[in-house]
Amino acid sequence: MKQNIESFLAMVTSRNSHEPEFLQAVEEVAETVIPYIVEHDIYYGKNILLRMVEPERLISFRVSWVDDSGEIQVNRGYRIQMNSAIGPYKGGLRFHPTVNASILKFLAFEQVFKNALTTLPMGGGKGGSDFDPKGKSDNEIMRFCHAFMSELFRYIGPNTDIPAGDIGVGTREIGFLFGMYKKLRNEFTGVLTGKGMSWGGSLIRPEATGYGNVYFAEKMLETKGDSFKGKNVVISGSGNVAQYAAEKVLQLGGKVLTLSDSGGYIYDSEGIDKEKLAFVMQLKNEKRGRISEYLDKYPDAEFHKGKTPWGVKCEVALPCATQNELHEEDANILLKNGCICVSEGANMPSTKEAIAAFHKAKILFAPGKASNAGGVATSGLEMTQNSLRYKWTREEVDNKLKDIMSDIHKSCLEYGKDDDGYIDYVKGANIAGFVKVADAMLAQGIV
Ligand code: NDP
Ligand code: 8G0
Repeated sequence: MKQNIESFLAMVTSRNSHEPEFLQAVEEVAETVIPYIVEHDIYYGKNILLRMVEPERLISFRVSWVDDSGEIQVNRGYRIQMNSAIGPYKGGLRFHPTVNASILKFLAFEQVFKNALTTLPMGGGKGGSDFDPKGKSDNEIMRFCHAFMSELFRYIGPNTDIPAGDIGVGTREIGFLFGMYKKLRNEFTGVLTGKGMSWGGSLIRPEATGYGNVYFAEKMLETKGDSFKGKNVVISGSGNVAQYAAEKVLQLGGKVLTLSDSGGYIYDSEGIDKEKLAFVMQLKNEKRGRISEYLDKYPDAEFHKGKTPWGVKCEVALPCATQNELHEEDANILLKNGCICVSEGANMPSTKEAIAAFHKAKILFAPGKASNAGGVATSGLEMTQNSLRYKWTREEVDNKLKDIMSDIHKSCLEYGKDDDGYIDYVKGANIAGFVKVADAMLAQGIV
């Protein structure tokens, strides 16, 4: 078995040696899925995983645009179409200076398994650009988004590939991208998700990832006869996912102690309540400010410059910022402080070593591909509503989201139980996602 995993990873490494994040994501899947393949004849000897790690298509393109001072800028745009066995490619667009092929391939690979877990018919993809939206004017953002879409439009469509937002891409950017797609194609279709409410968006989509993560964590706590009530909760990030995770934690009776951004974290020992969260939402979404400005309004809180919040004592931790933001040392501090549950809102926020520490301590740990799947699931529900030319109520979408998170939790229980009864949600999510995609690939032959 060990040899099987090692020879597979050696082959993938030799082909992708300069892509550490992609290799990290593949390794995690290979370690749990290969033992399953070896025990199941229908999957064995068919190189299914080797096919899954090769993108069906990888598109890279030039994005030229003119900034406010009249200077011509050049960025790199990407779309990775990873796997379309169970549906059209689906996944977000990230605009961040750290974007490169490795980051997007890891995200696209994770997306394939995650989308399969949602039970909806969506394949996996991801895209974006190394464009940095920070400090840009609305007009610059518009010109960049229009330039980006003036190339991307050739490769996407409501039955082919349906992008959405991600880090650095919110409703404003989706609006500009949608506008250019509509102009070039002369059709109003559900080609992007995360749209505004008056032009095809779904209620609950903005909330879905954060809410879904907390619904999933609540399901995990329930397996121990526990809940969010009275729990101290540490959250990283202060963007879309973190904001709505915080909102749902408050609704379920937990206390939110921290939020962060790339400048550092704030710690409010009194708890970030509903009113304080409304201030953060306005600060981040409308003023596009920094989390440190929380102290201008609430001076009793602390700001820890350049630090992540994992040293703050809590029972539940929700990493909701970015990949590899929670390291082994952080995991050990969380465990020492009595943390019993970690549910990933971001994609791959915990390093391999951090996950190993959580597993060793046998605490509840959910990988993002299970716990943050509510975002893409609700994008799937947005696509359904667009096709039906219909709009569901908040309650209808929220109930569907809850059911989907509960089904994902059940899939993890089905495939993730260890001999001693411990639920390994990483193993559960990887195998459940794999089985669905692999069955479709086998049915469709060598394509
Ligand atoms: P946003 O752009 O809304 O917010 C991102 C947050 O993370 C900001 O607070 C940002 O701080 C912080 N952040 C980003 N990069 C870094 C970094 N390198 N170091 C420290 N902090 C950083 O993005 P989202 O909330 O949408 O996404 C957060 C995570 O959740 C990502 O991993 C994303 O892939 C994942 N996700 C998102 C979904 C969605 O529906 N939006 C669905 C599923 C997963 P700053 O402003 O300083 O950059
Ligand atoms: O809606 C989406 O397709 C989407 C957007 C942002 C992130 C993700 C994800 O699952 O990582 C999905």
